[in-house]
Amino acid sequence: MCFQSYFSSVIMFQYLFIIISLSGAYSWTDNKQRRFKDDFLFGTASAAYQVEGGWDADGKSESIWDRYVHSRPEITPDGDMACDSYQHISRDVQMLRELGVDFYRFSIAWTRVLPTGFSNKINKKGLQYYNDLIDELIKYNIMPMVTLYHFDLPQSLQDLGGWANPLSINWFEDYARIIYDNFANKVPYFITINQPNSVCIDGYSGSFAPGINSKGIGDYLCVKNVMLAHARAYRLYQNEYKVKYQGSVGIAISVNWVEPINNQTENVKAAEIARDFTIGLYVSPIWSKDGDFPPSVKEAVASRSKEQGFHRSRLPSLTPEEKTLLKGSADFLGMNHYTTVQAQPSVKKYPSPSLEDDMLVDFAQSANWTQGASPWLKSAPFGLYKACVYLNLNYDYPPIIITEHGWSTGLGLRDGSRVENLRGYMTALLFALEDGTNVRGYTAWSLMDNVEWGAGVSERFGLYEVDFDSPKRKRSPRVSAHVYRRIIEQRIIEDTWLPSSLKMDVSMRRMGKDKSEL
Ligand code: PNW
Repeated sequence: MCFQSYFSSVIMFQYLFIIISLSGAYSWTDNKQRRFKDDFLFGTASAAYQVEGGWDADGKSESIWDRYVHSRPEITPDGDMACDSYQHISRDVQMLRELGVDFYRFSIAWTRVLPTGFSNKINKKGLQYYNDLIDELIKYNIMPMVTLYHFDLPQSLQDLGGWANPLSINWFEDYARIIYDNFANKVPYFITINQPNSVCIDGYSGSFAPGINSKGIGDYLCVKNVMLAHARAYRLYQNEYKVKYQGSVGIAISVNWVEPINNQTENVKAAEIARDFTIGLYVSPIWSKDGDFPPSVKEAVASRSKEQGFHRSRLPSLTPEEKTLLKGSADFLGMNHYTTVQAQPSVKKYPSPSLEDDMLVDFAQSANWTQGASPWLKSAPFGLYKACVYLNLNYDYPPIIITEHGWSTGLGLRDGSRVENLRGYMTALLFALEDGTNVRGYTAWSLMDNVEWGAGVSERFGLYEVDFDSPKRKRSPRVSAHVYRRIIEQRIIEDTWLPSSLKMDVSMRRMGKDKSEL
């Protein structure tokens, strides 16, 4: 009897031990304190059109966004003055100092520096603005991270065909040379192009500048040329500047996560093809072994094109020389991550031709995820974890900098939903780091409220609120600015509180261990 009860308590103890250790290994809510390492970089970001204003000041010429907004009476031209950052360098840098960031990611307006679009005429005043901004950052030990192209092509080049013209590759290389010549001595990080998918897929759908509707044709021409323009700007730096200045050059790609709506095979397949169309199309040419677009995308567009009577695929192919140029053409993958979508095979009818019609996937977002102020934005922190693991497994652990992540709200300084979103995604990032993702830095979008493209100033992404009615565009810190400052300082997410969307089933963390589960 005595022996028996001893025996059963041993078994019970062992059983309990197994339960505790299993939940400890796989739970998202264990009490382990995870830390960002000391060399992990924190920053915040903006883009020229969205903050600068001064759209025609001091010799700046018209960009495709100036033209797009000015020719559509339904859009308020908020970008004409925006946050007036063109006049407020010291206030902008003061906010960065308050936050305690390591770097500031901003973009250069091509039209401010080269008003003709070409390198024949350099606008000294335009260069001076960026030079002053860079010097002010360096004065306070903040590293400049410069995006060469964030959606604002010179209208003069658009008139010559823009990114659909293969000569745009040369134009961009010439522009990149001017920027490197002037700033490579002070700038350790360059990003060539921001979000080729927005530039091309949105830009050629009519809903984004240049507002051309050439779905399924112009967009794919643009993708090829933009990727090659990136690669040429990368090689230019490698060949002529790298030895002297030792900087890094990358590209910022939109890597939202695509989850199957449930685990049925057809939905898993739909998610896979959707990832190839939305992520792989831009990541594969640089990080896959063959330097090419994903095979699934090439095949889908080729066969659909044939059905439609085209004599060649609407997705132009890459020559062996172009693949060599592209393969390995980045020091880091800039990852812009905002949200997650759920995929299933399409039942909707899409315009034909179009990428949507080639891909044949419909997207939803769970009703359980918190909605941001932008219609497409829902909070699902686990998606960042999954996206990181996906890049590791498919592209062999590329060095990553999260070049954008953020949340939109309405007006007001008490932005609890942004704080929750930030903490949730930061926690997911700590899990991804623990599981081997090579993420070197994180960038909060955005330093301050700004012009959200066609949506104007109605969607607020700022850690700082901007009063667009005040002549000086007054900036005030939101609660999230204080929380971000504290995260940077402490390098932890304080307390064990987690948003409900992170209390996921335990399978999440195991996912990274076995590729077949993705
Ligand atoms: C990015 N989505 O665009 C841009 O790089 C920024 O200029 C912009 O202000 C910011 O994100 C917020 O929108 C995105 O649909 C646009 O998932 C759309 C999506 C993601 C990013």
